[in-house]
Amino acid sequence: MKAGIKWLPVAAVVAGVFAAAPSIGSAQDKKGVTEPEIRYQAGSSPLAGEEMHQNINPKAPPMTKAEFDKARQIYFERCAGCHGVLRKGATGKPLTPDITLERGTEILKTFIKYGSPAGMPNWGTSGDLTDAEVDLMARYIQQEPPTPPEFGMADMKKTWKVIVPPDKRPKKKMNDWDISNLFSVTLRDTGEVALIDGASKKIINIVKTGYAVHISRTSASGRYLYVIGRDAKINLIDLWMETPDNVAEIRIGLEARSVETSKNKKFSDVYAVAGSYWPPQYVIMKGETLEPLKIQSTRGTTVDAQEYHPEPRVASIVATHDKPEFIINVKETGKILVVDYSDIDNLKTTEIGAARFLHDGGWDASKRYFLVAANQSNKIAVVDSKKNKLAALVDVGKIPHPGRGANFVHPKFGPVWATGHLGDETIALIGTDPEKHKGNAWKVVQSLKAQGGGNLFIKTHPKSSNLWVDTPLNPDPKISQSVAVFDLKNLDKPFQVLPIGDWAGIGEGAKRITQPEYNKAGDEVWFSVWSAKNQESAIVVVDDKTRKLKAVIKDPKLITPTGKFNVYNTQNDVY
Ligand code: DHE
Repeated sequence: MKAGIKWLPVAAVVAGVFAAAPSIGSAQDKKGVTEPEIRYQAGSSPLAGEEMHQNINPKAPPMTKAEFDKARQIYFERCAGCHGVLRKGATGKPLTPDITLERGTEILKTFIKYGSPAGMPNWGTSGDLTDAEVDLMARYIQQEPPTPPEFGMADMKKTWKVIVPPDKRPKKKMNDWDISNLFSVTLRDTGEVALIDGASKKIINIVKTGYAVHISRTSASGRYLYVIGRDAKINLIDLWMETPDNVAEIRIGLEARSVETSKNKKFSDVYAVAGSYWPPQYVIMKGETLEPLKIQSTRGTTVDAQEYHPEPRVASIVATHDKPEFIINVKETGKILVVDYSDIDNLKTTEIGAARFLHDGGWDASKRYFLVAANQSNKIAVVDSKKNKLAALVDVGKIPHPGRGANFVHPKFGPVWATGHLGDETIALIGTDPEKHKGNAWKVVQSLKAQGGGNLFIKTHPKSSNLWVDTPLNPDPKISQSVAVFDLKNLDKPFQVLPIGDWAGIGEGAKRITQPEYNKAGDEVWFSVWSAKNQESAIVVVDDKTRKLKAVIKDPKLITPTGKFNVYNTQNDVY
C-alpha cells in the first residue's frame, strides 16, 4: 500500500460533505486521526471473495457487473473495516444509499479522492486509487450494499474436520519440550503459527492455520492451543503430540478475530467459544473436537441511541476463572455479554450496557474485574465479574488499546491496571482495588507519557518491575522500531528507549516492534520485529532485569511475526 495521506486544502472544502449525515458515532468526529490509525482500523476483510446477495437500486448510477465486482473487492479491502459490511457505519460514517444518493457522484468522488481532515483517507491523491477507481467507488456506494451470506450450523459442520479423534490422541505428553513455556507466534501473512520453545528458542513446528491469524489461546489444562484466522477458521493444536500439530479445524463464520476456552475448573478443556465479525454471532464448541454446539446472534440495539444494528461484531472474549462464564464484548452495540455456559441448552446471559466500540481488554490482578476498551468513546469499561455488573466507565486518553493491559502495584496508589493509546502518547494507570484503596478505584491515578502515539500493546509481569510500551503504528520509524521501558518502582524516572529494531540485525524493512510477551518465569520479554512479507523479520528476546539483548530468533520461515502467546501466561491470564 502506498504511503502518504496528505491533508490538502481542498480536503477542508469537502470536510462538511457528510456533516449532515446521521452518524452512529465515528472516528471521523475526532480530529487529527493519523494514517497508521486509519490503516489499522481499515484492515482488509476476507469477505471480498464471498458470493453476496445484491438488490439493484434503480436510482443509483448504472454499473456493469464487472465494474460492480471490482468495486466490491475494493470496498472490502479498504473500506469495510471502518464503514461496516452493510455500510451502516462503524468507526467511519454510514454510507447507505439514502445518504449517498443525496450527495451524488461528483461530491462523493471529491470526498474519496481528497479525504477529509477529520479522518477519511485521501485515497485518490495518495495514489492508492486511480481517478477511474475513485469514480467507480463513488457510483458503487450509491448502490444497495451487497449482503454476505449467513453462516449457520450446516455451513459450520461442512467445514468441521477432526483430523485426529480424541481417542487416537496421546494419553500423555509425547515430547520433551516444556510446553508451558512454549510460544505460539502469529505469522500474519503466511496463514501459519510458529511454535517456539521458550528455553532453546528453537522452532518446534510451523503449523498451517487460517488466513492472517489473529490470536492464539490456551485451554485450561494447558494441553491445547486454539488459533483463529481473520477468515474465521479455528485450528486446534495438541501440544502433547510428539510434534505438536493440528487435530481439528472448523470455520465459524466468514470473518473473525476472537477465540477463548472454558477456564473454570469444572469445565477444564470442555468448551471453546469464538466470536465472528461476520455474521455477527458467537459459537460455543466442544473443546476437544471443535464440534459446534450453539450459535448465538449478537444483532440487536445499541447501548446509547438504542437503535437496531445489523452487524455488531464480536470483539474480545475472555473466560472467567472462578465461574463457568465467558465475557463477550460486542463492538457496535457497546454491550458486554456475560454468558453462563454451565447449561448450554438453557443459556443464561447477562447483558451489561457499556459504551461503543468495545475492542480488547483483560483482567485486573485479582481476576474479579474485567477491563475493556470502548475505543472510540475513549473509555475503559470495568465489569465486576462477581456481581455481573458494570463497575465503572473510566475516561482515558485517545483511542485506548490495552491488548490485555498490565497489572502492577503502584508505590503510591496501590494495585493498578494500565492501558496505552493508539491516538496519544499516554499510559493511563487505573486504580483497581475498591476495598483497600477505595478513593483510587476506577480513576486514572496517574498518566505516564511514553514515546508517542501509535501504541498497541503494553506488558509487565508479576515478577518484574518493568513496564514495556510498544509504538508500532507511530509514523516516525525511530519510534516504531524501538520500545519504551518504565521502572515501576520509580515512575518519576524518565523511560528508557531500547532500539529493538537495530538489535535484530536484519536488513531494510518497516521493523515495527510489536507486542511484548513474557516467558513463563517472567525474566525475559519477547518482541516481534515485524517487516513486510518479502523482507526479513525476527523476534528479539530481552533480559528483563538487565534490559540487555539476550537472543535474536531469525529463520527464513519466520515471516511477518506479530502476536506471541506464551502458553502458561495465556492459560493463567498473567499480565
Ligand atoms: Fe488485533 C487482539 C481486532 C488489527 C494484533 N484484535 C485483538 C482482539 C480483537 C482484535 C477484537 C481481541 C481478541 C480477544 O482478546 O479475544 N485487530 C482487530 C481489528 O479489528 C483490527 C483493528 C483490524 C483488522 O483488520 O484486523 C486489528 N491486530 C491488528 C493488527 O494489525 C495486529 C497489530 C497485527 C496482526 O497480527 O494482525 C493485531 N490483535 C493483535 C494481537 C492481539 C489482538 C497480537 C492479542 C493481544 C493479546 O495480548 O492478547
